[in-house]
Amino acid sequence: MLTPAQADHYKTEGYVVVPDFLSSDQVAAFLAEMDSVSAGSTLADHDAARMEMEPNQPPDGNQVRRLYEPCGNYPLFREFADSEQLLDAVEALLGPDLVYHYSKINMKPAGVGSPVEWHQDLSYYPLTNRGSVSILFYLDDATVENGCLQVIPRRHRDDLLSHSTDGFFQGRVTEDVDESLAVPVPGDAGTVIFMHAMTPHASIANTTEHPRRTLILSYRRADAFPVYAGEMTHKTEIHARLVRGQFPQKAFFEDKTFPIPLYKDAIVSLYDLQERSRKGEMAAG
Ligand SMILES: O=C(O)CCC(=O)C(=O)O
Repeated sequence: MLTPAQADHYKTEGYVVVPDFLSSDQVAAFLAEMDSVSAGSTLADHDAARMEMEPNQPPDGNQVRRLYEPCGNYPLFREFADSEQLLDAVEALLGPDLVYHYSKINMKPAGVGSPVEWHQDLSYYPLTNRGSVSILFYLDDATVENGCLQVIPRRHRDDLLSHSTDGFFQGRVTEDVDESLAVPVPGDAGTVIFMHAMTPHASIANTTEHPRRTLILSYRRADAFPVYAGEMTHKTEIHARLVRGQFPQKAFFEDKTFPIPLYKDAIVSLYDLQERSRKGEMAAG
């Protein structure tokens, strides 16, 4: 459960950090499950429906970049997504009626872990309101050096930053980001960060010898309905389900207008989109 002071911090700053949210046994169980899921996977031979590999490694390299949808694919993570421990905390931020949205595990392996560029999560999946939280659980000690999360506080109530070029969605902020406002969020394994889905965030590549594995789950108020934006809306809604409270009879609309992500091409993930955006492949021409 979160304290009122922690919930207030989230509402004011757009994020709140809670050390020791996970026990060391929970962290160990998650890591063991991830090892078993990743075992035997290589860049040349892996289940592309379940995981994404780091691209810059030899064909027999075994560095996984992301495990897709752990809470949809593996019972251990599903039980956690439905646990009172977690839902009580989410309820303290979003209220009693809650929809589970999606999950992922970013592996950020030692030496090669890909960067994540500045973005706001709601740029990827516009909703009728902003009542959406992204929850990051550090499963390793996360430091500035191995690519802990960085956030820009108190930016979640403003308009969405631009994520487009030539009208096409780039999956990263395309206007200047004032990095002097960025706050690194280091934490030991077991720490959780509750981050408002409008909070700009990023993380650098991991060039250290220490991995920075992070489990990420997203929930939203049940009255935050997805704004239909084509095929990608289906993809991001596959696992959405009511996990607490009542299914609402009304959508709550918050912003008069909100940018819709228009993709030039189909993408595999945020990493794929941001890499192709850097090469200029996702703009017109
Ligand atoms: O893993 C990180 O550092 C950030 C994750 C993130 O923003 C994402 O996967 O959308």
